Amino acid sequence: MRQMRLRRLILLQVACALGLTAYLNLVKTSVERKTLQKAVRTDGNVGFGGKWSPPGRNLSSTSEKVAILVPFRDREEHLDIFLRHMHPFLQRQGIDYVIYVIEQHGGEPMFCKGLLYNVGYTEALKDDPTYDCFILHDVDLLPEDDRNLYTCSKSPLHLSVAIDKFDYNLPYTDLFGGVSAITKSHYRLLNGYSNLFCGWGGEDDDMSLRLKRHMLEISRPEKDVARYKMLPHNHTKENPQRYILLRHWLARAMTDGLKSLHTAGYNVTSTSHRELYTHILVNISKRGGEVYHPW
Ligand code: BGN
Repeated sequence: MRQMRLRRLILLQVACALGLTAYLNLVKTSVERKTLQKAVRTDGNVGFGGKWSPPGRNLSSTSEKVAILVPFRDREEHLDIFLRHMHPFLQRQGIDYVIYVIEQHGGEPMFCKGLLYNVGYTEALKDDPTYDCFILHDVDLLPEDDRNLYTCSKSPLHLSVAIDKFDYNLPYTDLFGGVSAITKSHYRLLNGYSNLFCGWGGEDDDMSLRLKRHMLEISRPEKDVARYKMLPHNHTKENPQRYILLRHWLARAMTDGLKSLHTAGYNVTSTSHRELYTHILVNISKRGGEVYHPW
């Protein structure tokens, strides 16, 4: 009799445990599904080519039009995460935007970020000449705080002030790399980026010197707002020429950039409107290995 009661008690406990697990699983799945649905719903609003405008915006609206320029090569896994993160983020901010992914291919083994920004700027304006503001964005950086607004201001903005990789501290005050926002007219005034930096490092410092030359001070949002996560990666080929290039920044500033884009050794292979972004495929031919000398 005692044994039977004990067995019944054990059976009851097992049934309770199973029931509880099933219930918890159900709750978890439904939360996950809701989150996923929300994300998909937000993405579902994105127009072909990665365009979105806040509801109610009409042709007479005066709100700023923003082009997000993302230079890219060989980082499919980052691009996927980036797009899933950025569309909902930008929509929560009510930005009128388009995401452009400017992808490098061709014989040049190093990544020419400055040149890709210049091509992105030029092609985006061909696509829609009414852009007022350009966000220059590394594909591996994800903004953490919705208060970090993706709009332009009177002076160029450096938005990636506090990155987790640098313990959420700005490495140095002249840094302009990572994520920045600049008006169409300032970008033109500065002659864009140098086309000559291929490989990691220096192109942003060169741009920072261009800003100084035009007495454009870098503005920054508060450090607790301008926070970013950097996606992990292991391959970055440094640019060994960046030191010599930077030494002669002033001699190049007037010519090397938007003004010399037609001789920069690239051509646009295709422009296509994909589901979550406008894709600009750029062929960059292999550069000579010689060190750049202005004289
Ligand atoms: C700097 C790089 C920048 C880069 C930052 C942050 C150079 C030039 C050296 C004279 N500058 O060191 O391009 O954005 O680190 O990673 O390498």
